[in-house]
Amino acid sequence: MPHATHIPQYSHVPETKEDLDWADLANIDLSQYGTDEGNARLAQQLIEAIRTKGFFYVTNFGIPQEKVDRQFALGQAFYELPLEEKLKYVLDLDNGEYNGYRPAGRRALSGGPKDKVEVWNMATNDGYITQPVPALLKEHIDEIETFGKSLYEKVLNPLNHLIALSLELPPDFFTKLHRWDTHDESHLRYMKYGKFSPEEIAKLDDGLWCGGHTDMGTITLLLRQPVAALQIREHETGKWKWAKPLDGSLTVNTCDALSFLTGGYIKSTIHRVLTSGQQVALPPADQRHVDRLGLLYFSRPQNDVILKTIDSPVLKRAGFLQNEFEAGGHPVPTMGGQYTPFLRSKMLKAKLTSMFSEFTKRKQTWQQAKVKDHQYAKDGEEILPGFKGQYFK
Ligand SMILES: O=C(O)CCC(=O)C(=O)O
Ligand SMILES: [Fe+2]
Repeated sequence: MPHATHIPQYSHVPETKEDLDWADLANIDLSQYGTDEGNARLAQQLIEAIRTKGFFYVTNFGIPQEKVDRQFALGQAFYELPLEEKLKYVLDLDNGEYNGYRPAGRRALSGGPKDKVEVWNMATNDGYITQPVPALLKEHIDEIETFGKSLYEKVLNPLNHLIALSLELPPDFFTKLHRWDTHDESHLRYMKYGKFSPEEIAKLDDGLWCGGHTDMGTITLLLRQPVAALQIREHETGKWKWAKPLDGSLTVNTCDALSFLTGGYIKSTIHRVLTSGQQVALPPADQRHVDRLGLLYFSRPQNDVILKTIDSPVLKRAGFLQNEFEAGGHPVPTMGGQYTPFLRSKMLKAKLTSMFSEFTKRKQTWQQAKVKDHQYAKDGEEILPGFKGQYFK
C-alpha cells in the first residue's frame, strides 16, 4: 500500500486584540435540541435571529475541534501543492462550473491589484465526492466525506427541522428537500485569501476581498474563522458589523433559495469579506500579515426543487405570499444545476447553457465572470427575469 502523505497540523492565528464593531449574534445551542420543549424554544430563537440579523452562531453541534482542524490542515496542504498541480482541476468557470479549483486573479479589484482568492469546492451531491481530486486529497477522501456528512446530519438536519417548526410546517418539510443521497449542488469548500503586500494595499481603493453579496442555497456554514475579515449587513439596521469568531462555533447565514421559498419572510443575508484598503475598512493590524484559510459548507436544496413560495400558515398570517419571480409574473425557476452540453464551440456552449440552466447555474456563471477592470462591473445584471445579480455596498 502506498504511503499516505503526512499532513502537518494546522494552527490558527490568535484572534485580533482590536476592539471592532462586532455584530451581536444569537447562539443556537444544539445541546438543547431533541426534546419538544427544547426544539420549540430553539425554533423561536432561530427565526428571530434569522429575521433580525440574518447571521447566527451554532454551538454544541457534536463535532470535535480536532476533526475541524484536520479539515483546515487538509485545506492548508492542498493550497501548498504546486500551482501546476492545482491548475489541473480548473473547471469551465465561464460556464458556471463550480466543483474543483478556481485560481486567484480572475478579477481586478478597484485600484488595480488582482484578487488573491483561491477556491477548492468538493461536491457532495449524491452523498459522495465524485469529481477528480488530487492524490493528496484522494488519500483522505473517506475522512473528508465523513466530515461533510457529519455537518449535514448534526447541523443542517436540525436547523432545517427547526426552520420548519418555526413556519408551522411538517417537521421534515425542509429535510426532505435536502436528502444526502439525492443530487444537489451542496459542497464543502477550502478557501484561501492570500495576503496583500503593503505596496498592494496602498493601491487598493476599497478593501474588499469579496464584495457584498448573498449566497445561493439554503444555509451556509462557516467553520470558526479567527482572522477577522467577514462583515455582515444587519437586516434591521442596514449597518455593516464584524463577525466575531466564537470558540467552538459555526457562523451561519441564510441564502437565496430559502428567501425564494418563503416569499422573502426569510431574507438572504448580505455579507462581505474585507482585505486591506482605504475606503471600507482595514482588517485588524495584528492579522494583516497572514493568509486567511476558510472552511465552509454551502447547503443547497435538490436541483428539481421549484423555487415558489411555500404554503405555510405563518407566511400567510404575515403576508409573505409571493417571491420576486411570482410577483413579477415571471417563470419560476428550479434550483437547477449543471446543464453543460459537450460542445466544441465555446459560444454555442455558453448560449445553450444560459438558455437551459436554472437558478444555480445562472448565478454561478454571473458570479464567476472574469472582470478586467473593476469587480462591480456585473452589478445589477439580470440573471433570470425577475432576479438581478447584485453587489451590495
Ligand atoms: O470567508 C468568509 O468569511 C465568507 C466567504 C463567503 O462569503 C463566500 O464565499 O460566499
Ligand atoms: Fe458568501
